[in-house]
Order: sequence, then C-alpha cells, then structure tokens
Amino acid sequence: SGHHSFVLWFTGLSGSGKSTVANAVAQELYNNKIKNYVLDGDNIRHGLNKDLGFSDEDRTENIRRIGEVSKLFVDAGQVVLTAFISPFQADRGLVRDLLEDGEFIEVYVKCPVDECEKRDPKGLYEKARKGLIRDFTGIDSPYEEPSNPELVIETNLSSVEGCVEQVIQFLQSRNYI
Ligand code: GGZ
Repeated sequence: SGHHSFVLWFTGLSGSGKSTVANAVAQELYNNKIKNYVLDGDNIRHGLNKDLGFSDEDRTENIRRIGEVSKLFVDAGQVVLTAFISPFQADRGLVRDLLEDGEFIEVYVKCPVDECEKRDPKGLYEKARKGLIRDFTGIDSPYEEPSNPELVIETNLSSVEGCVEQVIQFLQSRNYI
C-alpha cells in the first residue's frame, strides 16, 4: 500500500482555517498510517525564517524557502502539509515548478475576509484596522486568489470534518493515498 510523496499546500487569509484544517488532515493521514509533517508559522517563521517580516519581498522569500524545504521532504519520501498565507500567485507558481508534476497540490482555503475578521482569533485584524500592524493581508496587503487550485475548501460553509473529508476524498480519488 505504498503512496507517493506530495505537498498539500494550503493557502488563504489569516484566520481562514489553514492550520486547523492542515493539522486535522495530518491527523487523519496519520490514522491511516501515512506519516507526514506540517510546516506552519510555528515551526518555520519562529526558526528558519525568523529573519523575515511581512513586506512583499519578505513574503516572497518566506515562500521560496518553504518551497525548497518542502522539496527536500518530498525527496526524502515524505508527505508534507504547509499552512502559509502565500498571498502571491507567482510565488506559489514557483513552488509548483520546483516540484514534479502532481507533487504540488494547491488547496485554497476560501473564506470571505469579513468572516476572517469576525473570527479574528489573535486580534490581528483589529490591530490592523487601528493601524497598529501594517501590511496586513486582506486589509492593506493583497491576497491573490489561486486561479487553478487542485482543491477549494470553503471554511465558512463546511465544518472542519467536512473540509478534511473533502481533502481525503481528493487524495483517494487521484490515487495519492
Ligand atoms: C499577515 C500576519 C502579519 C501581516 C503577522 N499579514 O493568523 P496568523 O497570524 O497565525 O497567521 C498570520 C501569519 C502569516 O504568516 P505567513 O508566513 O503565513 O505569511 S506569508 O505566507 O504571507 O508570508 C498572522 C501573522 O503571521 N501575521 N503579521 N502583516 N499575517
């Protein structure tokens, strides 16, 4: 019952649910004996990328490095899930091009910005509205929607479990797992 290694690349606004869904998918994969690893702000922005901020240039470099790390995981035969805003289409495209055909699975975690702002789990939208944080995605920094993602999950319409089910179904239907 071998499986290919691949990258599940979750992209979307702050508060859209990327990390929540990625971690829930990771748990489900693990339950099915598929070892995997989640890259997110906690283990990347506080470590490898702690020299980077949120200017356009720094976000581009953030995503470039995460893409290279993801490629190393895939080369090592691992399944990797990433949860970064990754707001720029070109940057996501470069990561896709780094990997072999089929290894990059772009999952658009879609949620209206006003809903993300309502959730505001870390109070960052409020700070951005007050001008205490600048270059905040969805407020004064852009988010470019994926034009051709492998998968779109809508976290304002589906439960976490429903979103996980959608991702797992996709992976099974395409024989990734
Ligand atoms: C967006 C910011 C910002 C600004 C701090 N803009 O909800 P969070 O807190 O946990 O997730 C956000 C995280 C975004 O980092 P990424 O590495 O995913 O961004 S990117 O892919 O664009 O490089 C948020 C927090 O960092 N955060 N300042 N100005 N999000």
